[in-house]
Amino acid sequence: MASQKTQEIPVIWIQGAACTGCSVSVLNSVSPTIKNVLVDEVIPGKHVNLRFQATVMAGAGDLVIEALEETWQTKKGGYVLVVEGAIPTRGDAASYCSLGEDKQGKPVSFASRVESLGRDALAVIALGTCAAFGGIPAAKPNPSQCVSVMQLFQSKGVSTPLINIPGCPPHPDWFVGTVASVLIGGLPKAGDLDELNRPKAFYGQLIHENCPRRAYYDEQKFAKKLSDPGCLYELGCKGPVTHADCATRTWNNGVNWCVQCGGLCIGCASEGFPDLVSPMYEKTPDEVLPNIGQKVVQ
Ligand code: FSX
Ligand code: SF4
Ligand code: SF4
Repeated sequence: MASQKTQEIPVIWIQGAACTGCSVSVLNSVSPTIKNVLVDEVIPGKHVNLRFQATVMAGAGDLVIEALEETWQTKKGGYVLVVEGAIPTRGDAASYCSLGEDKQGKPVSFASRVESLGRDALAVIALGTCAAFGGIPAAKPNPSQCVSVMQLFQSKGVSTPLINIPGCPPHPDWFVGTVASVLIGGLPKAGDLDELNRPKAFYGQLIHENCPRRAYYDEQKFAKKLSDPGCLYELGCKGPVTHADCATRTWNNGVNWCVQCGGLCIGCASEGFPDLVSPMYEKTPDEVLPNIGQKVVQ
């Protein structure tokens, strides 16, 4: 438990256009457990003080909105904002997604929450492909004009440090590991993030670079159906264009992962998910066939 000398790090975690899969995935963190992260000192001397998280908090209504706004007003520059889900921006954006009401009882749009809370945060984590890149809610025809946190910040001139943790859903280690590294070493240094603000520690390589079926690919031995041995490329595997460490980290506490269980990588952590990796079960065009770590235009 936190002692008197513990440094409290307030965290506000808000959810927009999303399926809550990101929360559910992170709540399944095994080492450390989510209880360790939220109740104990996950890093000695530092304690995550989760001030707002709709999926796990017991409270509701005005009480929790007051807690959110009190944290925003009293901890400016000192709290971490976690955004889950894309951000509808069409018309009166509050019609598509809102979070609480203002003093006059008017719904506050999720977009304005992300902008105002994001502007005053120490750092922002865009959790999941929807928050990081728009994801499924921003897929064509995108009727609510969903954008990512990065796009909203660019359009509103918000320059708060932003870390993208894509994945639909993201692996719990990608989130917990990023939070732990910020608690230990502070905000990411130059070179820690790639050009899309993803931690290189988790997204530095393609799935295809470390896939246990890679030898089949190199020998051009392709599976004809999902349950076959062989490389799944001709069935539509997006491992050659997706940066993430699923092949070595594996999922569900090391039980399995997409390609190992006979499925294929649908590119859920990719910046182009889902439009640019569709059709998911059709072969990716040859012009994006990579060598290790790079794309080769033929
Ligand atoms: Fe998106 Fe999160 Fe995919 Fe779902 O809430 S990244 S739809 S798994 O979970 O935002
Ligand atoms: Fe593995 Fe997919 Fe690459 Fe084949 S195409 S080696 S299944 S990541
Ligand atoms: Fe997503 Fe591909 Fe990783 Fe599966 S292997 S979780 S589809 S990035």
